[in-house]
Amino acid sequence: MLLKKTYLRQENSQESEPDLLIAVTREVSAALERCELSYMPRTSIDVGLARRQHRAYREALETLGCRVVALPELPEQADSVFVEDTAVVLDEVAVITRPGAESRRIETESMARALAEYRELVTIDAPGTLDGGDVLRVGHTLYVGRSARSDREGIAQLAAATAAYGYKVVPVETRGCLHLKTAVTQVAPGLLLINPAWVDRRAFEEVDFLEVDPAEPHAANAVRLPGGVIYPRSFPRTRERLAGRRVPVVMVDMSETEKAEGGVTCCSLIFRSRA
Ligand code: CIR
Repeated sequence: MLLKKTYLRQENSQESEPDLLIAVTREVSAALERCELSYMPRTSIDVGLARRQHRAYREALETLGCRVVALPELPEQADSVFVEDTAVVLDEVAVITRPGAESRRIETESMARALAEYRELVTIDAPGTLDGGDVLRVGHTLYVGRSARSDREGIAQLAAATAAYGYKVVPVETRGCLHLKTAVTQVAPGLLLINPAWVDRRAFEEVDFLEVDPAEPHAANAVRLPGGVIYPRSFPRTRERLAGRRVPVVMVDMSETEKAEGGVTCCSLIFRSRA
């Protein structure tokens, strides 16, 4: 599959100028082995390999047209490579979250400083909790996982912060997985990749579904960009299913961050800017 290294025009854009996509990432922490784990056993993590894989991931983002912002390592913050959980960045506003894991709340301070350059900021405040990994945007609908990390109050605050911009927030029950986007992500216009064991497809309106291979329960997490998806090498059977639906794929090896219960979406915050 040939993928041009170019800044691609967004779907439905009415503007004459092409949109530039920014992907904010953060270097893998030296403390990654001390990460939070909810559903996976702790196994040894090779931080050097994780950093090499993360570099290849950043290159994949560039290949698919993003300008990558690589924030410096936070050596004490084990999970800080998983930037997705710290914010929900929309065209109009960035919502700085209050992560459900207490150990991760401090990560939002430096992310707020980084995002202030691009967006007006609003915050999820105590006692609400919200992880960006629970927020799946499909057009102007924000599906939000009701998980161990995102509670009713956090979801209500997200709805209040985004209603004025025309977003509808739809809470979705999850079971057996960390975040909503562990169970479902968008891989093409109107097409969701889903593990139906972890989320009920009836929660989603007017979309088509592609199910993960049952032998690959973690395979529903993909990063969607205009030219295709960034997808983990760990899930070859589901990758075949994507090929069957003609979804262009750039493969990445994320074995080390996978051991920390992170998927590919977790490692970036992607949003539009102007060239
Ligand atoms: C955590 O438990 O918070 C991290 N070890 C993994 C976070 C993964 N983030 C994501 O799915 N958005």
